[in-house]
Order: sequence, then C-alpha cells, then structure tokens
Amino acid sequence: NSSSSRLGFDKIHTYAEVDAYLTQLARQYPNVVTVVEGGRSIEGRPIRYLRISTTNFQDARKPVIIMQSLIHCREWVTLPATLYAIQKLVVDVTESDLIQNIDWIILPVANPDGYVFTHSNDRYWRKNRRQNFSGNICPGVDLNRNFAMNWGTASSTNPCSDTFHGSAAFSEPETAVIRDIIQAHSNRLALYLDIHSFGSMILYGFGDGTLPSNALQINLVGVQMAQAIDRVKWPTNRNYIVGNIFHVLYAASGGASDYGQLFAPLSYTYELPAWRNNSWLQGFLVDPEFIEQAGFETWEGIKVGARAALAN
Ligand code: ING
Ligand code: ZN
Repeated sequence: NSSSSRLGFDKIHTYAEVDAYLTQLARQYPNVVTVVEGGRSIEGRPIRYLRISTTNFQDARKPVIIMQSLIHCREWVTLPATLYAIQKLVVDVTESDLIQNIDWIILPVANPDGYVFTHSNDRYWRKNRRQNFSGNICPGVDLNRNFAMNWGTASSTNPCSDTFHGSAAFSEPETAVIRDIIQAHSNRLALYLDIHSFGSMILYGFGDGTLPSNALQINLVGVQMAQAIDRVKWPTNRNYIVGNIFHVLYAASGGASDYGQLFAPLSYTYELPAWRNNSWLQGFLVDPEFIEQAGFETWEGIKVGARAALAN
C-alpha cells in the first residue's frame, strides 16, 4: 500500500532515512523505480539516485529530466523538494503525462558526507569532506565550483574558502557521478535542475554573465516556473526572481547547472526560499511548517519546466 511509501514531510530526513526510502521505493515499484549507486563519496558512502521510468529508460524518444539536491549540504530545505517530486511521480501520481512521457533521474543527497556532517558537527557546512591537507586543516571542495564549465575562473584557489574549486574539474567523486549521469543521457537531456537555497530565485547560465544561445526561451520558461510557484507560495515569502547567475547574484565558475546547460536546452539552479527572510546563516535553517510547503510549491515550478521540456 502507498502509506508505507511515504516518508512524510514533518521533518528533514537524514541520509540513512533517505537511503532506506529509495531502496524501499525500488522494491515496492519495481516496474517504475530503479535505485542506482552512481559511485561512492570521499568517505565511502554510496551516492544513490533513482531512475524513474515507465519504460525502463529503453525508449530513446523520451526526454530525460535530471534533478538533484543537497550538493550544498547545509541547504536542507532542498531535500523535501526532491522527495516531494519523487512522491508525485511514483506514489501519488496526478500528472500521468509527466511519468508516462519523461524519464526522470533524481538524486536527493548529492553530497552525502557533507550532509551527515551537517547533522553531526556543523549545521552550516557547505562543501564535501575532501581532506585537502593531512590532519583536519581546511577540508572540503565546493562541489558547485568543481564542474567543467569555466572551471577555476571565478572561484577560490584557497582550500580554506567555502568556494574552493578543488584540484581539477571533476576532481571529486560527488561531481564525477553527476557528470557521468549527464553524459550518459546527453542525447535526450531536456531539463536539468539543481536545487539550492536560499533566495527565492531561478537562475540560469552562465556564471560569467555570458548567455546560452537560447537564453530568451530559458528566461521565458524560468519566469513561467517562477509564476507557478508564486501563485501558491506563502504570502510572507517574497516573489521569485529569475535571471542569469552573474547578473542576479555574482560571478561563479564550475557550477553544476552551467555544466548541465552544455548538454540540456533548459538548465536551472533553483534557490528555494529562506527561513522567514532572516539573517544570513539563519537563511539555511528550516521552519518545520515550511517543509511540506517547500515540496509542494517547488513541484509547481518543476511541472511547468517538465511540460516545457516535453514541448521542446
Ligand atoms: N548559490 C549558488 C552558489 O553555488 C550559483 C549560486 C548557481 C553559482 C549556479 C554557480 C552556478 O553559490 C548557493 N546558494 O549555493
Ligand atoms: Zn547552494
């Protein structure tokens, strides 16, 4: 029955809980859901993602959508966004076109070591747990600066920095897994979504301020996704802002959605809303009342993006 396939949205689930849930879903819906271990993190944790398909990824005419969360492990509110999407695609299906006509890849915990660390040691940890030096001196690579798009041009060379780009593009196992997923489906990748927080923004490439050749469509679909979210958002949260990473936010190189944009016509970074528009670090904290709402409202944007991907 379906009640056993619900994790619930009353709390932010741990890595272990999410991992067990993915396995359970694959067992309960073997015709639609496959759990794949894409690789292992620096500390050896499985990096698992779901393949969701009514045709077992065998129909090459179907577009593929890739969606991920927690590449930045302190951005906890992004987890219910991917878990909610999984639930809507597998357990509580209301949009049958999106499950029938699209192959989905969903990676809820892209940075498992970092995510475990935010539960055990430091709630505000952002990077992975790479040992850059011997001992516990300045560990971690910013995974969202480690992708091979303008790598190393607008990021930090300093391992102590929160935006340290690592020793080379894709030096980290966590980004290599995502690279491999993207490349394996590059011929039919229609939409790539990297979910972050916070800021209530939908951002697109590139992080150096240059624009993809189809930027007008990217912007249009971005606005349509934002409007769909804003229609159901909490009135106390601000409206979404849509725009280029550099122009809306800051210069950044090696981002996941910039790399996705090299292969998919539509690629975005979502920045989900902050905790009650509070001070900077508090923006990463999660109002328990907002967990299910974050999943619900983000799904409104995803649906619009998915239908645009189908129409492309
Ligand atoms: N913001 C993103 C960051 O990594 C970003 C912004 C998006 C940078 C896409 C590069 C590419 O800094 C958060 N909140 O992490
Ligand atoms: Zn982030």
